[in-house]
Amino acid sequence: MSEIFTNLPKVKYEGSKSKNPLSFKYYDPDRKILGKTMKEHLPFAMAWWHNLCATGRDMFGPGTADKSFGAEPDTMEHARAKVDAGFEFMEKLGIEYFCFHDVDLVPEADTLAETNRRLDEISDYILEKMKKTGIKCLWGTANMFGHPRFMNGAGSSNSVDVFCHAAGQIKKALDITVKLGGKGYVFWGGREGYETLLNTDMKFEQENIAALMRMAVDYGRSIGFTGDFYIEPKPKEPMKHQYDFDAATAIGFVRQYGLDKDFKMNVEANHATLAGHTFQHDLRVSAMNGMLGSIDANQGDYLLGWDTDEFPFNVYETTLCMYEVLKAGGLKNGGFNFDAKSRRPSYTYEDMFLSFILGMDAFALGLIKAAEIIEDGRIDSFVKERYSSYESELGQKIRSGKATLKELSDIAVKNGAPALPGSGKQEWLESVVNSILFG
Ligand code: XLS
Ligand code: NI
Ligand code: NI
Repeated sequence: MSEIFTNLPKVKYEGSKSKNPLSFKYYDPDRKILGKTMKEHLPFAMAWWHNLCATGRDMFGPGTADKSFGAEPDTMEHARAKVDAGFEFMEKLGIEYFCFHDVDLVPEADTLAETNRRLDEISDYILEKMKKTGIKCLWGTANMFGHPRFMNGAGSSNSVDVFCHAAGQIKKALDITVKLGGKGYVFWGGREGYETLLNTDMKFEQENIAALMRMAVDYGRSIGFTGDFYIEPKPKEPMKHQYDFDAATAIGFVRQYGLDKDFKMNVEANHATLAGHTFQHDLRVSAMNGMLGSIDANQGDYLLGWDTDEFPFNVYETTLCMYEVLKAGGLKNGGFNFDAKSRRPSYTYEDMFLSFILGMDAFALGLIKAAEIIEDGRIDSFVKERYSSYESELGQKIRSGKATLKELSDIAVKNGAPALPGSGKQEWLESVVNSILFG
């Protein structure tokens, strides 16, 4: 097998002053931050679909990037070429993990049986490469949104035959994920939603999605899958309204259907912002519920209302993300999957490298700055102080659930009007963050 990304070297850390575009400015894998190496804090993953499959095609025109890697597209030869390209790419960037959909790996055949056979074949090849390179699988998933059969969703489809086919795809995607030692399995419900309630039984559909997830958990555990199942929330696109709207909704859903022992959230930055939240918000909601599983690392565009899946460059956001991750004690089975694509005019092999360098550096810098915010301590101690009135006897009684409404009413009547609750000092806190970010 010959080199694919010729003239593109192994990317090394050179420091922030380096002008070499093909070097890391901040991502220094062995540098220690708060007792762990950057590499340990930031298990980066390559998304097979964007990096090895997507050509930049959009609604208005064809792709601009050639991802044939020297093979005839949509053949098994092409599938193998993508494996070769992917592993060379990950090795050169020092990326330790990858994520995949079933149909990213092989062209889908007319029958499930043949697609499954192709998946067996390609996963043997991937396994060989994994053994040679030490690169691992972060998570797998089944694409249950692309093919026309899924026009009304998979678990939520009105067709029992489509539901059954989805079950078949999930079973195989789980088999392959386990075969490759994947640490997670994702459900992104791209078409699990609706366009109009005039034709939709929402309760029926949600019960069916839960049943499909339950079957996936039972099967996964029966074949030795010990990792996490994830829901990846997203409010819309492609459907007008998607059931896994945001982390809070998805967490409510897994609890309602008794799936909360097995499921965590895979939080994607651009999905959180589409839901009208910050990235940090959905991370916090997941973390405070013990469900911060993994991260799809990308960024949206403030001027556009869709999932632009950009490589992240906004260090303010990556800093607040890493602040949440550090406070949550890190990601256990999860990682930072670049579910991101280079812009359509960035169509060269070199752009693939530059895109990952941008994203990895943005998270590395976010990590460095988040650690500084924590070590600085001003923000954490302000928040602690802000709630300090609850350290009183009265506060403790309320917090421990022992207070009654009548008793509090009596105290309130006796005390008279309370003092104002104290300044929130938002502007000062924001200036603290800026001074840490920019020195
Ligand atoms: C699309 C999603 C998708 C999932 C995996 O918006 O982000 O790529 O991560 O199915
Ligand atoms: Ni995603
Ligand atoms: Ni997305």
